[in-house]
Amino acid sequence: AMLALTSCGKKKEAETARNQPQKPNIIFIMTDDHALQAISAYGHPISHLAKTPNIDRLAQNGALFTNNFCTNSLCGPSRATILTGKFSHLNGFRMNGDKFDNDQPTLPKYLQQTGYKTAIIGKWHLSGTPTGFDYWDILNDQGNYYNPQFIKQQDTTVTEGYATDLITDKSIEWINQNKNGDKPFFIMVHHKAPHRNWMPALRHLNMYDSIHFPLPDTYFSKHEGQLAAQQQLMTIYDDMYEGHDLKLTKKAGSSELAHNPWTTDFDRMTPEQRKIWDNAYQAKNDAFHKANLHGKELAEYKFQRYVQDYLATIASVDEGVGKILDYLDANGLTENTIVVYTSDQGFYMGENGWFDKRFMYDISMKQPLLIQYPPKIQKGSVVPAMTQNLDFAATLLDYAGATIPDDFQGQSIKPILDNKVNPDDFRDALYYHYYDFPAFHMVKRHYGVRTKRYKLIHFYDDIDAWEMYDLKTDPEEQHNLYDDPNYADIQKQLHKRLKELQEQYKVTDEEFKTTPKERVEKTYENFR
Ligand code: SGN
Ligand code: CA
Repeated sequence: AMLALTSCGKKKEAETARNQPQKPNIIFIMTDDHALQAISAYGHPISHLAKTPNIDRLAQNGALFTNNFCTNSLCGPSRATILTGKFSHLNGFRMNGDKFDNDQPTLPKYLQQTGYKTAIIGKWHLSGTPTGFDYWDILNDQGNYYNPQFIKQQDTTVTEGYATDLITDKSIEWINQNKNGDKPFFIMVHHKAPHRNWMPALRHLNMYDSIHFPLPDTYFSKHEGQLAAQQQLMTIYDDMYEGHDLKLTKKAGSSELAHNPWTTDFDRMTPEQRKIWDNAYQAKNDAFHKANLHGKELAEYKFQRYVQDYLATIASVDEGVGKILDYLDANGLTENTIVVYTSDQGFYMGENGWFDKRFMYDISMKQPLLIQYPPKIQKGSVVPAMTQNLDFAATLLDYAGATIPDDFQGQSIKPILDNKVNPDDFRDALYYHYYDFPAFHMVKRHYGVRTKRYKLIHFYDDIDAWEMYDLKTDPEEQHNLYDDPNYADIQKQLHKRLKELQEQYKVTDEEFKTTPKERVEKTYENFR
């Protein structure tokens, strides 16, 4: 609308802006490696024993997405896809350690153009410093749980305290400073938790000690017919470090950690923090040594210890979400603020015997997603549509009333939430491509297609192996059906759909490079 420019034009402009339908504020909360099995709103057995009441509030007040997936199950690539609305091969960030092109258009830049004030606080983990944000205060690289280093526009400081709490408090402070401005705000609250090595806050160190968590059926899977799975290095009982990951000590009576190759996580604690920490672990570590466990018993003990620490690390995340929601309520902001909760990918909690992610199997490909926006999103909605992190940027721009750029590869989810599109009709197939090999955990390069019922995967570096699953009869993806004559027709259709998706998403031959054998062998040696 044209504005009459008078001597008090500024004031008039502000009044007009206030009379227009207001754009919603957006709070985008993302954790690192938060399995949806560990969000109680999803109803997984483990989460019944370790509830997340505050994250669950988002499901009660809004929508829970039960089939949301990432395009490449790794930190940096997921973040790059969320920011750009494009697959790794087009945004250029295929694996951790790649250079993110910070000159490319991103969600925060588009939001700035449509009138938003933008900020990011917490984990960045893309190269360089953030662009498109009016304010940023990020963790150094992967970040540390205790006394983390924060990098800001002006300075770099080590801040005493616990990362999750610090990120929550810094975020609320920024929201508080910007809630009354003439612009709507967009903030990305990016936690380090519950990333490896799962260090809970001091107040949560013993919270799950007395709980026995159910062991997944597939904990001792031999991965028959799954060559890439046989050759990974992410098995709890084979690949976790006893000190660094499991917080086990060298011997009874001592607080000296067993194998702990990266000492910086513990060495950075203050003596006071370390004392509380050691006291909390002493009794259980002594009992562990006394029990002198071997074989399956030891493997099961390691599962319990891992899951206890992992879930205790989430407790502070849940409290932080509660703090933010309470803040919105107390300040009358709830109605006009979209709150998104997600993680950068899925994560194994002992399924297949594993921790970490990377594989195109559902546990790591699925990504939790909850969204509340009281006036517009029906309370308690459960959305089964196959959505992706690729869709986030388009969705938020749609809610902000901005135009979705033509080169975005994702689609807005808003029409589903407005009941204008049937979730079943949203998307019939997903494309996935993982590249980070040879690297941590040695998960081979692969790509594939997932439909509502089936999955086809090709591992191409340093093997050439196809896998196919019927997710209806085999949701745990244990039975590779590739070349099973009973599924010949389905296999053919999946190959066809895969080719179509690669064309649609502009995947070129460049994307299928393999690694020289010597380099693969060397990396295996390094991690074994
Ligand atoms: C670290 C972890 C790995 C993890 C990668 C990637 N080791 O290197 O276990 O796979 O991050 O995770 S750690 O003991 O040093 O934490 S990601 O979430 O950043 O992609
Ligand atoms: Ca991650």
